Amino acid sequence: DPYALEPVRNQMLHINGKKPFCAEPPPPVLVKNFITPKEVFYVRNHLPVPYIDEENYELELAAEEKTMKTFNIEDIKKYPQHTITSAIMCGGNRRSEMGAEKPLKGLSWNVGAIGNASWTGAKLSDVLRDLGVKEEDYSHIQFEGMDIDPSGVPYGASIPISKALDPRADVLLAYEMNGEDIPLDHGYPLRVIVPGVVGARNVKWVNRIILSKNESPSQFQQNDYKGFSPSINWDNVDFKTAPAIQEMPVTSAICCPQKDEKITVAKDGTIPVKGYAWSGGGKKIIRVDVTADQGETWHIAELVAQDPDAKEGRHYAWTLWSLNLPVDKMKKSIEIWVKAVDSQYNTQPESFKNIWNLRGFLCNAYHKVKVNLG
Ligand code: MTE
Ligand code: MO
Repeated sequence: DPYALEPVRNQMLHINGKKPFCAEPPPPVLVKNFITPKEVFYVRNHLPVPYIDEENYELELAAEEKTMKTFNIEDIKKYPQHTITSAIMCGGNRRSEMGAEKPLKGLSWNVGAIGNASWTGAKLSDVLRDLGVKEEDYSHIQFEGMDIDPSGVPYGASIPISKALDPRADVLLAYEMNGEDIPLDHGYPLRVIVPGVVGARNVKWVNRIILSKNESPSQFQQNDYKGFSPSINWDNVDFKTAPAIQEMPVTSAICCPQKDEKITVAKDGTIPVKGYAWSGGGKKIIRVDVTADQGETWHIAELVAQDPDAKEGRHYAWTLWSLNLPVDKMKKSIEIWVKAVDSQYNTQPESFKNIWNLRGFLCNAYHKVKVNLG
């Protein structure tokens, strides 16, 4: 069994898949902390966790087929150390809501396929600049993990070379998560962090980096993690027609209360509501709007936690928000809706119907949670 050596996981995680292991924390646990503790950070593995001996660990950097240099962890640690706070979100986060609109293929994630951590490592741009890599010579940079499928093919993904070389894009070769060695499930001993970009490109257990004219040949770059029109189905889909998802659109979710929960209305006629919001590409969350009456009246949530150190246009952490939401006490049940707005005034679509896609990615319609009032 290639899964015999898997790490021990926290009991609190809700398991969406055992082999490979895929799990997310319950929504109220998710918004307890601005920095997600490693124990409750969602896990999305596509293959068995590779078991690594740090002594023998080696990272290879190649230009197309030709090896340029190999590094051990100590070599990576010699580069200037950077720490950033960045959320990682799976392209399929909130897929269960899109799947409720119309059946689709994919793990049924609730709102927990996102976590916010601090990541420490070397900037990929520093490493590449050190080797004299020029943007004109390549188009993409590919990453391979040490996790391999039964035929020996590793997990892989790529990002544009311009992003990798841009010091302001903060792409890291990270060796620490929340100030400690990265846990086995999250990429020990080295992981690529591409802030603001879909989880799939944040390659864990990276041991090979390839400068190339081409995107990663991996199925996860070529035939997965892409978006399509709602009218594209499995009979007519052509994955070549859509670009690989990179930077993610703005999203938000209500984490407390949860669906079908019974809530006591406070004397002032409100109920407490809280959740998270996030946008890709370094865009900051500037506002979160919440309604209890299908949009007749919108209430502005308080943004209770944001990264105080984020620079303009480099806002990679999530935002936690909360408010006491005025509700109609006469009603037995209400539906709470949330939408977030980012610094480019992008906001979320109202329903899943018109953004539905066959693989259930980019599920960023308003989050709607029905609760009972008591
Ligand atoms: N890297 C490797 N090597 N193998 C993987 O299966 N999964 C990707 C990405 N990096 C994956 C990987 C996907 S799809 C996501 S959403 C994130 O890792 C999940 O990161 P996490 O498990 O640390 O939350
Ligand atoms: Mo993912």
